[in-house]
Amino acid sequence: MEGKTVPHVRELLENSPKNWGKWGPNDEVGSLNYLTSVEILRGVACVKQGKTFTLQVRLGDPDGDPIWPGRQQAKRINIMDKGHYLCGKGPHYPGQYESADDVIFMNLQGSTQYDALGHVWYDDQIWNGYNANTTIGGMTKASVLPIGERGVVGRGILIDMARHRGKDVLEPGETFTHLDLLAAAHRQGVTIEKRDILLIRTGWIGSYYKLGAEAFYKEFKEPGLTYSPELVTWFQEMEIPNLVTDTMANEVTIDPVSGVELPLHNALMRNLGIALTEIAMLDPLADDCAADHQWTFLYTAAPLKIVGGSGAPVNPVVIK
Ligand code: UVW
Repeated sequence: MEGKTVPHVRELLENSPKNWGKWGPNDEVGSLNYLTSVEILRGVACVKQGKTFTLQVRLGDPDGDPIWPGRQQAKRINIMDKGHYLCGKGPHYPGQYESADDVIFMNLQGSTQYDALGHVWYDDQIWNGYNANTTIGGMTKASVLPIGERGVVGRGILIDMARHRGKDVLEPGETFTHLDLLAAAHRQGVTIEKRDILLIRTGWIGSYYKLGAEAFYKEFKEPGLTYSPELVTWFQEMEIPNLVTDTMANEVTIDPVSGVELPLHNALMRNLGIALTEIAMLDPLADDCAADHQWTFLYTAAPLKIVGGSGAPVNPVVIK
């Protein structure tokens, strides 16, 4: 890449497809519209064993949470607990019960989370063509609120790229394409179907907990999907409503061909309206799927209904 000029993302995505207008001029949830009652029942049909998995990482761990460099760690603070009562500062209620209360200050992208469709943009237009000025001071268009209000339910499928490549975790900056997803699915004995909620495991977030923060951030180049026009077309033709991964950005940090950072955020989210769910913990689910060979399930999630939010924490629940 050295010496090469990095193009504007507009040039890279010049002929990239868009779903703008497909669900009307007021749409704010994009490809989640694909999740009709038929798709929900397709997901329900995958419930065979009564096993559940939650996909959120722990939030507010005093040892630190996995978070994109530059973003702030969550800070949870008790504002009321037994200590207040011991100092004579606890409130007294009729009946004499006592209580604990706390507050949290956090980056809304600082845990397992849904991005609002308007979270990234170029050329002053966000999802569906809304003006990027609508993001100023709090998003009034395509914020995370409509996703929280709608909820996300459908058939989920897990593709374990790390396992497919015989690794615990993909290397920093390691890439894969939709063709690799298809090869991994084939090896797992499953078929990615149209309108599946696509979960991809790289082992990356799990490695944060295994390595510790210092080693994890030493070479911070996330592995992930890499941009190509064919990949974007595949996502569009497959009508993928939601991409969920165990990385912080759902794609390789820098596209090794163009040098553009995170081009799929714009190609998939801004242009196609695909919801992105990041920082998911997929290791226990993957181990279970490898053991029982059931890689499909009912996926359910709803981010917090943050008014004007560019993202919101979520704890998806998977049922097999
Ligand atoms: C990054 O941009 C790194 O991730 P997010 O989609 O959470 O903003």
